[in-house]
Amino acid sequence: MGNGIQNGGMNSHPAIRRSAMEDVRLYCFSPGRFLKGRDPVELVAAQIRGGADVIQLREKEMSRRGRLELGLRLRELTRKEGVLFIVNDDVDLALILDADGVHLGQDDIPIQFARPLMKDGIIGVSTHSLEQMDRAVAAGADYIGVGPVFETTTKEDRDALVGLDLLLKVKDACPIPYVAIGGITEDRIGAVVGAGCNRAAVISDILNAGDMEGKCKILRGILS
Ligand code: TZP
Ligand code: MG
Repeated sequence: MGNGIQNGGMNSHPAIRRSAMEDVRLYCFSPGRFLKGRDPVELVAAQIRGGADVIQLREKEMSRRGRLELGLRLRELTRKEGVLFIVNDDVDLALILDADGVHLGQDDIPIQFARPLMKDGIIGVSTHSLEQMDRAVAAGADYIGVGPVFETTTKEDRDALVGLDLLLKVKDACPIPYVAIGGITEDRIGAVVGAGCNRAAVISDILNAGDMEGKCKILRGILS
């Protein structure tokens, strides 16, 4: 799988960076609390075999040292496999790991401060309304996350559900790639595609699956 950004890393041209996100369909994650005694790198490798286009390092309960150590292993794997590697929350860790980008929530460092450090790296922003979408776009985000679309227990401090309604509005208003997130499962992903969105971020439905590779293949097939 090639997305045009791997060799250029942070220094790629912005247009290449953005087009890499255009091609994204299935956005996946490091296991976090779904690890359950398994090897985190193998769990990510299974998602990549299933067609994950992005792996986000998202480890809310890990020490920063632990995140760095896992991040180094995931950077190596994603680079070898030609999959985008994004770090959640931490600009400094994204830089240390030479990640392809960073993902920022509404309470993280604002994009204006992250951009000079990230240079041409990908910056994604979580959004929960059209106003937040507009602000992220104006600040130079490369993609936005939109959610939570459905009920989820994965994110403890989740924002109010935005439903398919916001996805439909974003479809008409968003000039950059957007990724649906929150409670997306094999049963619900058809509704996301039906609302015009063919990029989805999925955590629990994949990491709880007995056959993660097969689950990813099914989800990605519906998004394509
Ligand atoms: N942001 C909004 S909902 C969510 C995040 C990180 C969690 C999504 O996890 P799941 O298990 O796919 O609902
Ligand atoms: Mg965050």
